[in-house]
Amino acid sequence: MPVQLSKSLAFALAFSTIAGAGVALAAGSHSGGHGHGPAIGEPGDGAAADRTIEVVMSDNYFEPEHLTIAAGETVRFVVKNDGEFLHEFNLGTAAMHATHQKEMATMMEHGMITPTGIDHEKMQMDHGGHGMEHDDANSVLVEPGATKELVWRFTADTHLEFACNIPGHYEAGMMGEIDVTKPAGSGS
Ligand SMILES: [Cu+2]
Repeated sequence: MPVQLSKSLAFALAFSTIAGAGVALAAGSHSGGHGHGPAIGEPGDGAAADRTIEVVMSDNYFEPEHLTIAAGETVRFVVKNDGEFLHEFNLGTAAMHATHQKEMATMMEHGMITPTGIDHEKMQMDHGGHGMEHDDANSVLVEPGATKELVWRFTADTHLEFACNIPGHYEAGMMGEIDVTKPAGSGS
């Protein structure tokens, strides 16, 4: 059993590294060489937020399920978990979510997360060793009854998804669409 676990961990890590490089390359060509980083955007400054969007997570769906945001906007997401299970709010492309679902499955196997919560001790134990802690800037893990914030600046017009990548949730329909439109007043 330990052998199987470490194999799957190695696989998840290798896969995420490869996928990460792919995302960076794809983003570079999509944004026309502006060099502003991934097309999904970047962490934003809460004080500079253009607006606040409240997202409620239930078992297993988001409300609302569709957002339209202009490129250049900084959005403060206030994410509330109204369900009885642990949920994630993660901004990215469908491919990024597919990759992250494998990482979350590994975290669940290791007991770092459970269906209803986070094992903070186990999360801490892996800290620094394998980069498996859940600290991606584009996502928050929200325990039942809790509310967390995520501030994000959208940089390029593209189609993104917000998703919960806890094993089984995305498949159950726990995802939504984000249309990032051309910047307001861009004239094109
Ligand atoms: Cu979920």
